[in-house]
This record gives sequence, C-alpha cells and structure tokens, in this order.
Amino acid sequence: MSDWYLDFVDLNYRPSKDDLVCLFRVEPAKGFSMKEAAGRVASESSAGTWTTLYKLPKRVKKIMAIAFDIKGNYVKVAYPLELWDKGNAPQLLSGIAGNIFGMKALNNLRLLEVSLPKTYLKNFKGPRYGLKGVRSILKVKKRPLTGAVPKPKIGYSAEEHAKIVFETWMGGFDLGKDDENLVSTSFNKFENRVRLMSKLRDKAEKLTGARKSALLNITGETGEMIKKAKMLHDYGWEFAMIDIVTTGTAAVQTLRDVCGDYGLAIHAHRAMHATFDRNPRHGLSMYFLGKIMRMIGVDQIHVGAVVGKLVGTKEEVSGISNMLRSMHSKPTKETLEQKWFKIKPMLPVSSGGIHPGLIPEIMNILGNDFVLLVSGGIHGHPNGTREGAKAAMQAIEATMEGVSLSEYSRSHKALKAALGKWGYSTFK
Ligand code: CAP
Ligand code: MG
Repeated sequence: MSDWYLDFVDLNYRPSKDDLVCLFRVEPAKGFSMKEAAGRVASESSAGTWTTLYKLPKRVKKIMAIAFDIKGNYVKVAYPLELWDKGNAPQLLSGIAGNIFGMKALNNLRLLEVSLPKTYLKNFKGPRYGLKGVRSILKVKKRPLTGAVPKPKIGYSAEEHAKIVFETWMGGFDLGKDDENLVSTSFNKFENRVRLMSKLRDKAEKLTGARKSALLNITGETGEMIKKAKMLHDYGWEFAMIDIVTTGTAAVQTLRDVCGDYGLAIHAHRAMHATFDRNPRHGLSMYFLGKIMRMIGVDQIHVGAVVGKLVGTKEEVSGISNMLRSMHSKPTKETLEQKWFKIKPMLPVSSGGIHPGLIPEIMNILGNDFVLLVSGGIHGHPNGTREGAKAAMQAIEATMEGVSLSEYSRSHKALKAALGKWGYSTFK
C-alpha cells in the first residue's frame, strides 16, 4: 500500500512560536514502528489520508502536522496555526482528539497535553471571574471555599432540598450545590428550587452576616441552559453549574458568553470524564480537559480528591490544580510549557467521599486556593447537616492554624462527633 505517513515525521523540525504542540503517549500495534505510528497520528489529526493522492494542493505541505520528537512512547506533534478555526474548541478536538484514537495501527493512544500559543489563545475568553473573582464574590480571602450537595443526590422535593442547603449555609458553608444528575424533576422543579433557595439564601445571609451562594445545575439542551442561566441571574445568583463533558465544548462556549453577559461564574462538573481519562494508556488526560476548559472559560472545575472515593493520584490532582491556578506552567515528563497571557487563573474543585478527618490531607495536597465539597461527609454527621458543616469548617480552621484535628476536637464538639464516626479513614 502506498502511503505518505512518514512525510509527517521530521525529527529535525523545531516548532514555531505559533504552532500548537501535542504530547501523546503512543503504543504501536504489532508490525508498526514508533516512527510509523507517530506519522499516522500526525497525519490523521491534520491534513493526511491513508494513501497517496492523484492531486494535492501545494498548500498542504504548509499545514501538515509534524511529529518532531520521539522519546520512548512519548511523541510530540506540532500543528501549524493555519489548521485551526479561530475560537472553535470543538474543531480543535475533532483534530487532535478525533479519529486517531481508533486507528488499527495503534494499540493505545493517550493525548496527555496540548501547548496553546498566544495567537491561538487570544480568540478564547478564559474565565470571567477566575480564582480571585470567585473569592471576591463569596468574600472569602484565604481559606478554601466550601460547598455541599444534599444527599441522596436526587430524591428530595424542592422544599426539602432548599431546607438542607439552608442548614449547610448555617453551618458555615459558602455554597449549596446541585448534584450532576439533578436539574428538574417532577418533584423538584428547577424554578421552584431556585425560588425557594433564593428566599432561604437571603435569610441565611441576614442571620450569619456572610455571603451565601449556590451552584445550581443548568445542564441540558443548549437553548434550555440559556433560559435557566437567565433565571439564575433574575433570582440574584452568581453561579451556574454545567456538566461540561455531557453537554460538550460547543455548549460550554455558548454558555461562557451567555453567563458572561449575565455576570454568572461557571462551575464545571466533569461527570463522564472517567470514560476517557481513567485508563492511563488510552484516551484524554484530565489535565488536557482542564486546560481546554480554562481556555474556554469556566471558573472552577472538579479535579478529584486523592483520598476520597474516586480515582486520581496525588501527582495528577496536584498537577492539574497547579496548572489551573498558574500563569506559566513548566514542562514535566507528561506536560508541556504553557503561558496563559490574558487568561485568568481558576479554581480546582475537590470532592468525592470527603469527611472532616480527611481535610488536613487534602489541604496539604492542594493548599488553600480550591473549592472543597463535602456532602455525605456533612449530612451523615451524627447530629445532622448543620453540625456536619460546622465540623468541616472546624477541620479547615484547625489545619489553617497548624493544629491537629484530635487536639482541636477537644474544644470543638462538632468536629469531635465527626471524628467519632469517620475517624481519619480513606477509601480503599
Ligand atoms: C460528591 C459528588 C460529586 C463527585 C464528583 C458525588 O459527593 O457529589 O459529584 O465527587 O467527583 O455525587 O459523588 P460526596 P469529582 O461528597 O457525598 O461523595 O469531583 O471527582 O469529579
Ligand atoms: Mg455528585
């Protein structure tokens, strides 16, 4: 078979400052060399096809991606800027995260990272508020921001739901949150929930003197999301929550504009991400997803909690978090250099099976600049949600003061009861 895959490999090529560069981990199938596999990745994700052609415009030479660096299984591919439509995230994914994952010539393929040049980034908005903006919305300067989802994740009526969120706020938390699979049900209609929660938010703010808000889930068909975003704005909310994987990059881009106009920050839930990022040898990395979402402009995104109920190593979770929060990431074995220029830093969100006894360890990994969600770990408190939220806040205070939880719990009864139930246990 006559092909031109090797035309897409040039180990002497040096990327220009306007090239996008992808870092892949490639496992060729039996009978294929790494060079042939790398050529196929560059070809199928840019301007190639499987056979030589009768006719080829001269321009193609200039827009071909080039695999320029092969070290073991790690392959770097440079993509000329001309390949990419301006400000079009789905088109980028159709190229670098598209057909290549199904090629017979590869046993496995992992897209670890993309380095985005200034000229490409300038057509994206990035977060409207970002890390500093969200802190100023909630008027919280130093500690991690806190939120909780009523549990079970679906089943409460709008009234019951709003009351649980009220208890969460009264225990000291900043944010109530919907779960990823709750939008509007016959027994918990979105607008009903939003209206009831608005009243209780005003009450909680009056009683506590603190800012209280919520992450209400607008996930759905794009036109419906736009309507719900307006509703949130009309009821005086500051955030909209979107399941960014199930709705897709196009919808998130549209909602970035809409939410921007309504002054809403975007909370990005990543439900479904593990279908493509869990197997370290195949699919997309969470690091990559986080980066694309920062580029589009969500303000906070779930990254995992290391010690909680869901998978995610310490290196992975802290690596993603640091990238999301920094203006300049340095390269590592599995990441590339990235400068963010005008795009703001944003917040990682840590959650999944957290209880107060685990908080010092999470803060040790993530520092103070993140959103901590503790749901089952407050509603399962022996004395109820409000005491549960207090216990989590006490665990944060203790950690910020450098005091151990066991010592702090001598004078803090909510924390003491939480430790009595869950101790310091992590999920196996
Ligand atoms: C956590 C959670 C979150 C997951 C998401 C849940 O509840 O609401 O959706 O943590 O995971 O439904 O499991 P609990 P991630 O606090 O009660 O576990 O942030 O890793 O994407
Ligand atoms: Mg959830």
